[in-house]
Amino acid sequence: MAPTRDYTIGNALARRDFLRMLTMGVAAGAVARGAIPALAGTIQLPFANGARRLQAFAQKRPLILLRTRSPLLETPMAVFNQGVFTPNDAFYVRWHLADIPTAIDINTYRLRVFGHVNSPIETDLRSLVHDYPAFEIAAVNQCSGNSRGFFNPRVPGGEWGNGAMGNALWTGIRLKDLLAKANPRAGARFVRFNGLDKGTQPNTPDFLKSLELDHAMNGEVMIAYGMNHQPLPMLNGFPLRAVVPGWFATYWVKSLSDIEVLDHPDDNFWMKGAYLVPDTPHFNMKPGQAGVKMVPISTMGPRSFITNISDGAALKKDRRTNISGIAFGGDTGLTDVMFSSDGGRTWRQTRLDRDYGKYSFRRFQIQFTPVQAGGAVLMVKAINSNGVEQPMEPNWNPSGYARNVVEQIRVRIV
Ligand SMILES: Nc1nc2c(c(=O)[nH]1)N[C@H]1C(S)=C(S)[C@@H](COP(=O)(O)O)O[C@H]1N2
Ligand SMILES: [Mo]
Repeated sequence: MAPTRDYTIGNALARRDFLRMLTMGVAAGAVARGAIPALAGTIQLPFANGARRLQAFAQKRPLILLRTRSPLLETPMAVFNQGVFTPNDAFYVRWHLADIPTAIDINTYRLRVFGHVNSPIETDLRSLVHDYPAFEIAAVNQCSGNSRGFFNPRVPGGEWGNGAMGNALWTGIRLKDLLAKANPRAGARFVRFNGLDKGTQPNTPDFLKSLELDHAMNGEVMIAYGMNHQPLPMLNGFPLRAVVPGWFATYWVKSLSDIEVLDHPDDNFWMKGAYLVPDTPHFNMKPGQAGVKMVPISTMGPRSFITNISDGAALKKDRRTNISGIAFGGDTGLTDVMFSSDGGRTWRQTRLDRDYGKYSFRRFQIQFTPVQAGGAVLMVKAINSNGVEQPMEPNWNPSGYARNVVEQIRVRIV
């Protein structure tokens, strides 16, 4: 097994190191311009029409290709077995609009904060890194549509396996500190993020996402310039992105250009017409069901995955096997990961490895000695500190969002 990748928390790189690396980002951005994807083999995701090519893009190792323009790239599950943090060059990629930034000149790059504020801000990268205290948090970034390919009946959208997620150590500044400086006017209610990407048609709605002001000011929502102690890869939002711990990645707007404070709810297409889920337990409804209230997607639920054994593997009878994987609690910390080798009838508690904070992946381990030859179904179930556990039945909704059913791995005992 490859060595575990680790990044120390609480030992933030000096800000001048980041400034040096961000300045080099001019060159990094240039590499991404016009990158020609190179073919690098194929992979089969475990559902119908799941054959995918692996392709390398700029600053990325070969990843599972769902779409070239704009790129949808999925992280192979094997990466999650190699450590608790997802390496930047293996981190999944998702963009909506066709015209994405491929190079940034950090000498002319500016972030603006404007709208319902007393003191609008326009800052370059150097001042942003210098003028505000650095903040660091480990957090899972997961696409709302992660695992959509498993929905039954199938639904339209990017047909992801389970790899539209990743865990990183994010470094940057608290959004709260930036907003405090802009000094929201009385009546300010929402904060809206905009990035540098655009549609290719004039009528394509710009990708804009909003949070309530209180949420934006909670001291965890941040503007990140670092990912695992490196500048963000171009495809993951260089030079700055929003990080919204515990919330689905649709709010984690990349390549931020401006932040607008609103005195009214945001009714732009990406808030009102997309990323809606049924307002029901587990965001669950029946196909074709009418009259279901839909609300903007928000927080994540718990999930867990065995990563060192794949479906269909053979395990030796009477031989002790170590089972390990990753889990996360969603919008709060993980309390337990339970393991079952009898299809979910009985459960045993796994041992949790080092805790990097409540929004991070956490690794788990358990010893398992199969005693009977034949087929077995292995399952893991995460339980978070709100007492929420993964459901045994998969949820369904028309956009294929927020799957977090207990996963099953079928093994042969020989
Ligand atoms: N500017 C911009 N930011 C964006 C998006 C986008 O299309 N444009 N997509 C969002 C969605 S839906 C997801 S899942 C995450 C993906 O983050 P990643 O590409 O860094 O993995 O970016 C979010 N931020
Ligand atoms: Mo997403």
